[in-house]
Amino acid sequence: MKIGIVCYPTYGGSGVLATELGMELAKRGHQVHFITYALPIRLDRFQDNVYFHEVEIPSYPLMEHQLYTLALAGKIIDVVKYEQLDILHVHYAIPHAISGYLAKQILNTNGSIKLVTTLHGTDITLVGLEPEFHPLVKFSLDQSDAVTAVSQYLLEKTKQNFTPRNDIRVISNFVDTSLYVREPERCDSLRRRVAKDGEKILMHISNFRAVKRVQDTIRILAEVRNTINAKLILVGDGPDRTDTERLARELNVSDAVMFLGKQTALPQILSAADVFLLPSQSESFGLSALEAMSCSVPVVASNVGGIPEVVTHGENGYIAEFGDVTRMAKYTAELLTNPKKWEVFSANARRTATEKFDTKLIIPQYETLYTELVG
Ligand code: GMT
Repeated sequence: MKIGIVCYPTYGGSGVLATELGMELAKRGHQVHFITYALPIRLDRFQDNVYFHEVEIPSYPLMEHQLYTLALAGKIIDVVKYEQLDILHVHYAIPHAISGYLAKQILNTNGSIKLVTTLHGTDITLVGLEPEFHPLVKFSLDQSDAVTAVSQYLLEKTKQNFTPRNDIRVISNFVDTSLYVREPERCDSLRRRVAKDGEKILMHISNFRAVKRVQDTIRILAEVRNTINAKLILVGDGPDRTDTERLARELNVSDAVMFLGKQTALPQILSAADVFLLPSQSESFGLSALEAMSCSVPVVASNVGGIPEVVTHGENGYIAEFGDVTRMAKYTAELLTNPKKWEVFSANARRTATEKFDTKLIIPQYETLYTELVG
């Protein structure tokens, strides 16, 4: 099949998932065309069957705000027409589903191009609820040929907030467990540098947006250090980074925190972690937690959104009420001071990834959906 993928190319779960999906589909022989305004961050290696079409956003003195939605629709028209796409798969409803709908209407191909929209989270739970966007999201859900959500939680939220006309299919996020695998020797130097004296390593990866509550990871570290000597590695960057650095200084733990910034070699970095922290305020799934679990890292997270679909309390990690850093610190210290428990949780984390969320299980669900649509 010829599949167009529209996503945000930035350091965020929806773009990461869309890129990994495209690369997996390409491996399976589909021709995949990424249509984005910059090279997606995970599209960092050459692969057969993968093409990149850059959306250029024109500017003109009259237009104070960039016309991304329209420029994207124009580029989609071009790629669908000349590459003869069968499927246009847009990730994150705003504004991608609207651009896709517009392109489809203008192309007027009698339904020969099928529009699939995948909902990822804040497009439904936060941004999509803005009064300006709500009717647009509702309309685009009803006009898509198929809609998928990345968790059961997100499906329920979508029904509750948008009463969509058509069924929505849950297709979970996934991880390539052959790539995301714990190989301690891959991260020896990082471990030696950060935890010279055998300290334990906590880790968090995100785009440092407010919903991620990155500052809670600093608070957790400060409390954990009352019990055990631990360090914290923070991967990623975003609006909350400066406040997080400031809090680390205020709590006198800045020497125990390492900010690595944006990175792509995540399997190597995750291999150095003992516990992954995800204290988010809102999370439709928690792809970063799944990638950590695939690297055999138990997760301590907040009890929000789709996280309980991934992290099972007391089995492959712990979940606590959102904002309860004391409890999260207690759980983290418990895992770090009890090697037998850590081993069991670590093995369970890996098993959850391989048995429930491996690419081999999830990608065929997208292929089935496409086949149903194309016929
Ligand atoms: O919030 C982010 O980190 C990015 C956001 C996005 O839409 O780009 O991520 C969402 O999609 C991911 C992939 O499906 C999910 O794993 C995240 O849970 C979800 N984030 C939120 O719901 C806040």
